[in-house]
Amino acid sequence: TKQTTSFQVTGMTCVACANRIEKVLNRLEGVEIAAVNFTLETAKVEYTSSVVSSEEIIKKIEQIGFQARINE
Ligand code: 9UX
Repeated sequence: TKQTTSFQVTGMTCVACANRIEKVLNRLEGVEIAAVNFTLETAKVEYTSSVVSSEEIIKKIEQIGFQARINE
């Protein structure tokens, strides 16, 4: 099933941070499209939930030095 989740991302200090996160997420297995907004501090990710989970997406963002949580 395809799912779209919005994450709140903190720790980005310049717009290149957003580009870094976006690139990493777009290379992650199961992710269809990732769009990171530096100003809004959000990551909108469309993914196949049988391949990758929201927890794994959060883990990946944290691995490269940022904090993420699901945006309710
Ligand atoms: Mo900007 Mo971010 O110089 O990972 S790219 S701080």
